[in-house]
Amino acid sequence: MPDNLVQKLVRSHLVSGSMKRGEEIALRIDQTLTQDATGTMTYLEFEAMGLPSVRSKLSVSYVDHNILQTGFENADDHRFLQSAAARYGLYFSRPGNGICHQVHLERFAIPGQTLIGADSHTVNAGGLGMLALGAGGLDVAVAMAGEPLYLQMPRVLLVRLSGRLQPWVAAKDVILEILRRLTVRGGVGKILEYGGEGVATLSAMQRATITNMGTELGATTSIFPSDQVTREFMRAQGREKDWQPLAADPGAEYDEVLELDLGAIEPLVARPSSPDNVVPVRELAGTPVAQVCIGSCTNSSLPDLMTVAAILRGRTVHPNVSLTISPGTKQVYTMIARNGALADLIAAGARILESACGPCIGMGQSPATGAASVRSFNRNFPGRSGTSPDLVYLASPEVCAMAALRGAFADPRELGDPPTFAAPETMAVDDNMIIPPLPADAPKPELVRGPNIKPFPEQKPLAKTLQGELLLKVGDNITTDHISPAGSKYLPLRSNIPALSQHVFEGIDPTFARRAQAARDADPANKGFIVGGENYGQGSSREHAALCPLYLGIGAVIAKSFARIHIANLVNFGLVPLTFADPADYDRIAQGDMLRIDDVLASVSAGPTLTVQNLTQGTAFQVKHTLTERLITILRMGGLLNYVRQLHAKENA
Ligand code: MIC
Ligand code: SF4
Repeated sequence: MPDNLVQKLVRSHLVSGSMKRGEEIALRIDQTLTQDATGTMTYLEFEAMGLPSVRSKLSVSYVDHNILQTGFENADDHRFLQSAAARYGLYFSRPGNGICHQVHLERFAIPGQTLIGADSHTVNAGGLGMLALGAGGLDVAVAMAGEPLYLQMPRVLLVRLSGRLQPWVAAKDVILEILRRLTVRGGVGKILEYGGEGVATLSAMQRATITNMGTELGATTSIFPSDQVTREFMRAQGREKDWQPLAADPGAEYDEVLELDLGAIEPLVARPSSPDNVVPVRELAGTPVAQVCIGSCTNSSLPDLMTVAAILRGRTVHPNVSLTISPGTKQVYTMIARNGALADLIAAGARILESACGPCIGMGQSPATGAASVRSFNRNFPGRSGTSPDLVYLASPEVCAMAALRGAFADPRELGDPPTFAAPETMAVDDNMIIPPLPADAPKPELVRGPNIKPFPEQKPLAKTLQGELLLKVGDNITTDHISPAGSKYLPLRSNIPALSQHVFEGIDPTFARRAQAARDADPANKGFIVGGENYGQGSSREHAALCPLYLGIGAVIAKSFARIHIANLVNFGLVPLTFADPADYDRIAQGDMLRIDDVLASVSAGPTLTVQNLTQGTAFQVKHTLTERLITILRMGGLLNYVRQLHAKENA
């Protein structure tokens, strides 16, 4: 049987299970990555597993998110991360070296290998032919311990590309067009495999922009073949020896096919406040813009910034606009400094930030009240910019640069001939900001812990009965930014769950944390419930969106459907994820109702359906679960950490 590309990578990494869609498979993981907002927790979890060092082929710890040192917390976390990398045998990418996904693409990604990262945009490396997935920190810690990653075999959607992009149309427009067609739920349970003759017309960085935002479709991951374009990219990085060709077998089959003519795509914009709210930029022409931010793991590469510099050269940013630029990596930053493009950007009035996530995660540059902000980023979820309400639009670097000049949306095609940029044959490779692992026989340094780094909540075995109040009922497409907000105020608390928990759902209901805690303290046996709509938990991989509710005494979440990483995080921390058997029951229950599930473990083990009693209304309704036997055992033991600890205890006995 001919294999498609996804099947090839899965087959070569399959530890158990069969490649039938929907079935649980276990994949061997070659590489892992973490960043600083998720990493501290990940290494605390790894420490709790009691292993002397990582067992993966390669693991990297990046520092790129928590880069504002407004207090000691972030700086302490960075010190902890550096000590953990040294102790456990990881590469450590120092602050200033760049955004994890971009640095990983440049320096570590290898076609044909698997990667999991404690960040949802780890899928960026799919642009180079890796099977790369975002996951919760605990899943990454488990992969560092040499255990496989479990997931349901996704459906494979072939995106067949034909034609080539027209002038001024960018890779960002390709993925915005797919988001327009499929929506933020359209990729759930799927891997997008790109194929067709259009693939060869796209550079490696363009491919990465496209796979990066596959996350916004809810997709498990996205992947491009590895071809001569990939080889050129790796050669320029001095890593051609790691290249290998990879493509689907002729005649391979797919679960679905989406035809996409690159030549028919035009410059697009995602309007506030969802990445799938997409329209052509010409429909917004004239709408005033007050802020433009260029950067992020989606669009901060050398070609992106060279294009922006060419558009701005000899011109001045509009008086009503604040323009910021964050080069994705030190390599990019160095190269634009040497070739003069940085001078063009500065001369035009751009505010140059460090190579990091920056405004993308609300680390500074929150826009003014009521001001439209256009960003080359991947997410415009409400309030993520740090201003609430906010008006964030997503667009290509070309559309962003145009808006910065005009002070309003405008179609970049008005500028005539587009700038041309020939990718250099060699990039400015210098790994001086990456600290390699210590030699195996070197003494192991101690972990350096600051006072803000608190142990994570105790994980108790699942209670026999789940009973408690429905503490919050929310609607569709709730993001992890809603559940556990990011931004400069909250990120320093990522390693302090009791403190971070006080902000859960703050933007939706500022009383939630207080109410949940009061219910928990009134009766510790009590387990609160949260009810959500479709696609609950979309967006980031942050496990804090499960850990904090756990700390507040939540025992179960009932939703119409869940996002992949979030449902895994809930189980990892012993919270029971359930879906409505009849979605109409969502409308029948009310916040404040007392709910009860008897004999939870026996009920989930008995079959896919269980009964929830609504004690307040004197009614009952059915809910479903998709828990495998392994996941039920994890729940029984109070989470994945307890489960893995026991595995290793047996191994060491
Ligand atoms: C994001 O883009 O939301 C983040 C911040 O990178 C997150 C990770 C986090 O919350 O730390 C992600 O995408 O997983
Ligand atoms: Fe950083 Fe933004 Fe990318 Fe998340 S999406 S990794 S915050 S640049």
